[in-house]
Amino acid sequence: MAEALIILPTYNEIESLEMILGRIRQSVPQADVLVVDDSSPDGTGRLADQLAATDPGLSVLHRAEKDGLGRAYLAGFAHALDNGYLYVIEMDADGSHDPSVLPAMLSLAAGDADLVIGSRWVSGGSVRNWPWIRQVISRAGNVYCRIVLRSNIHDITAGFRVYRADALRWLDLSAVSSQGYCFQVELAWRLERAGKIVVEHPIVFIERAAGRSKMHAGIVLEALLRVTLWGIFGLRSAMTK
Ligand SMILES: Nc1nc2c(ncn2[C@@H]2O[C@H](COP(=O)(O)OP(=O)(O)OP(=O)(O)O)[C@@H](O)[C@H]2O)c(=O)[nH]1
Ligand SMILES: [Mg+2]
Repeated sequence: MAEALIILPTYNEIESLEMILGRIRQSVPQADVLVVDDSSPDGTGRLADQLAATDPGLSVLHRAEKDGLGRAYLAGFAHALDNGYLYVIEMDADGSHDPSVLPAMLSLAAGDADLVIGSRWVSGGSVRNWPWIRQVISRAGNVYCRIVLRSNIHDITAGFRVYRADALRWLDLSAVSSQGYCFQVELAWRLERAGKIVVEHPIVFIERAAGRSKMHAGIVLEALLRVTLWGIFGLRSAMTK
């Protein structure tokens, strides 16, 4: 069995799915892939089923309705932990995350890292074709998190990650309530606070070429509110661990 499971959450990514799966197969042919689709109206889930029929390393989890990135990942994590994978990878399905860096990220996780973050905001990292407003939101959000949460992570909202499965097992995933980007912040911060090893590996993030962003003001507001509250009151589950 494969050691690593790549979780690809999808909502209306029919134009990108085959391309990203092809690139994954080129870069990390040994990894299994799980598409977690929230009944995409554009038929992404059906396409994923068709592709899975001829690819034993690909499986598909269908969820009834669009329920947020965080919950899609939690469902994928449960599958990864139930099936004994050693490494669990988070990655967008829209082509923004280039799987060719995964071998380097996996070898960091095979060393002593509990979480490896593909980071835009460390030396060597960058973003391509992103509108200035997205860059400002991402940079400002990360600076805010560093200050309010007293974190040393430069790209705590990033969605390209390798977790060591044991680190996820250690987290109390049933206590995670965040839905948008904040989900990424919550998991990384809980591990960092607990003294787990969080490493950042530089990546070039490329704006999606097809399909539409699911980012909206509510996701930014959720993050702002939760991070501020965590900064003031602490995250109870992080403190009790
Ligand atoms: N299953 C599931 N996937 C989702 C949901 N929301 C977003 N996604 C997927 O999560 C990944 C990231 O979402 P994006 O819309 O690309 O968000 P983003 O990368 O912050 O925004 P852009 O940079 O504008 O693309 C993509 O693969 C989406 O299809 C959801 O509610 N459920
Ligand atoms: Mg995207």
